[in-house]
Amino acid sequence: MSSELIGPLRQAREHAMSIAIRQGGNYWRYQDLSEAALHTAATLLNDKEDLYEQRVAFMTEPGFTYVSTLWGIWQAGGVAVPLSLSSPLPSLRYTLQDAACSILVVSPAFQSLLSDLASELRIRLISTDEILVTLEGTTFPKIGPERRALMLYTSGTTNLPKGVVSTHGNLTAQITTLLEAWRWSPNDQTLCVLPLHHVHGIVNVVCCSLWAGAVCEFVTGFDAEQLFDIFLRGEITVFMAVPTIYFKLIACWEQLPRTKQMEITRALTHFRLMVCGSAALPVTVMEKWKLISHHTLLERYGMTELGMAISNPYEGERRAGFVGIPLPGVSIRLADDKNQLIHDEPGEIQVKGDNVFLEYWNRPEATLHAFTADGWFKTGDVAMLEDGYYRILGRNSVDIIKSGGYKISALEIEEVLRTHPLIKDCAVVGLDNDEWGEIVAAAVVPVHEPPQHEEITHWLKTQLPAYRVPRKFIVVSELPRNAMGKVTKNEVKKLFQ
Ligand code: MLC
Ligand code: AMP
Repeated sequence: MSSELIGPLRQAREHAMSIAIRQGGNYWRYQDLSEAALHTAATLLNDKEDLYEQRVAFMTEPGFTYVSTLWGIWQAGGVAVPLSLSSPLPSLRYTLQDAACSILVVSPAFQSLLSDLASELRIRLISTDEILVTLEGTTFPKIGPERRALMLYTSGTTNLPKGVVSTHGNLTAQITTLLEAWRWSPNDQTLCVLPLHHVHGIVNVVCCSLWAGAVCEFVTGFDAEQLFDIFLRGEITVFMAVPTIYFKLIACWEQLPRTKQMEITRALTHFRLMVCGSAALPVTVMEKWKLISHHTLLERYGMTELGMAISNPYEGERRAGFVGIPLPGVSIRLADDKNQLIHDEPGEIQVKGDNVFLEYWNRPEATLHAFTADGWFKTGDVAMLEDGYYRILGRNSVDIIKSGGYKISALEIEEVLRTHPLIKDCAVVGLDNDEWGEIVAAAVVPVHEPPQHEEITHWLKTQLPAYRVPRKFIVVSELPRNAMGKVTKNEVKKLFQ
């Protein structure tokens, strides 16, 4: 059976008796995790030889069950589709239908939320409570690197999120490049505070730490004081987060009594590595965090379609305002809108490498459009190369907003807003914000009576994840448009000043 194991399970055998996961005062060894994953795989297989890339959605709390489910799906030959814990039913329905999931694994806490939907969509529902206790007679399929492994939903310049499909080979490349670049080791202990339906939490924190044989501790939800209490225990050595989290940690630290501040600073000084990414790290946040932690944050650049692509060095200069140099095995170039190479000027970041995703699920046109004829992935991010380091300058599209590290499509929110009976038209934009990077704002044209902000917010939360709900509303009689009749988003932004 050993030769048939997927990469993470093969790695786990090297550290069988080491602690893999800590969560809520409990811990599990790599052996426990591997056994649970194999039992999950056997339950999913249900006497079949291979799931042959059936999509298996799952919704569990972050921690042991999340990882054993993810590995179990992979070992059974399925494609894992992690669901967002903060999504309302319409978003979950969209994901389950778009991915054409045939199996849904839920922990008991989410069973009542999803059981009706699963039966309506004729999806086999498995509770993590019902995982088989015996492996007798089970053989596991051999899963090659070309097989589809993971589907993450990402918002883009279309109105509906797309499923980004990565193969086992892509994931292995994404993980191993970070192990090398950031010197992961079995002595590391990390803390996962990030949501587990995005690449930052899944690949950079969970998959990397567990591939390395390190300890991954989980908490549910973000609470700055709770994080500092965990850091004060003195075990965590590696921490990764989005800029908003560092902003919130700084704000919390500044409120604490001097003695507690000093204790925290002492604990943070012992960390091996602190990384920031998913959105631009403001230089002020980097500098303040250095005063508090005595660490220069390592900023890197990545994307759901790529994992990580560019990173400041582990050793050497970590330059504020820059994302660094290409990671090992990742090729980067800058190009103009005709895909011609650009030097000494801003250009679109284009990427090649084993880390680059396979396809947008069921959207061959979008996949084709995302690559140049010679196979470079077009990120839509604009950068400049200065003295060997890349600096991100912005994005090609005003319709993509980054808030709290989440990518949000303005078009998706507009589409939903226009279905409200009191709204005739609308335009959604991102406004610069120190804490969130950008916040989502909506200008709405009412049918007659202006809608109440609270009512719209309340209604939107039943349709979209809370982080996509606009924080600012303005009612206007008409939207600013150019001579072609197209809404001018930069003018819409000015309406909020
Ligand atoms: C929440 N709030 C917001 C908001 N999100 N306000 C403005 N803008 C937003 N985006 C408000 C809520 O309404 C609430 O207010 C209050 O903030 C707390 O809400 P919450 O949901 O409890 O927020 P919190 O838990 O504090 O979340 C903050 C966060 C979270 C930073 C921890 O946003 C987060 O986990 N972000 C990480 C996303 C991520 O992993 N992205 C990586 C994508 S992969 P009230 O009034 O209701 O109390 C990628 C590739 C790469 O990008 O390179 O990594
Ligand atoms: P996502 O699609 O959610 O994976 O988000 C990927 C996007 O996040 C990239 O295309 C960038 O726009 C942005 N991003 C990630 N890291 C950084 C960074 N360090 N600086 C600026 N933008 C970043």
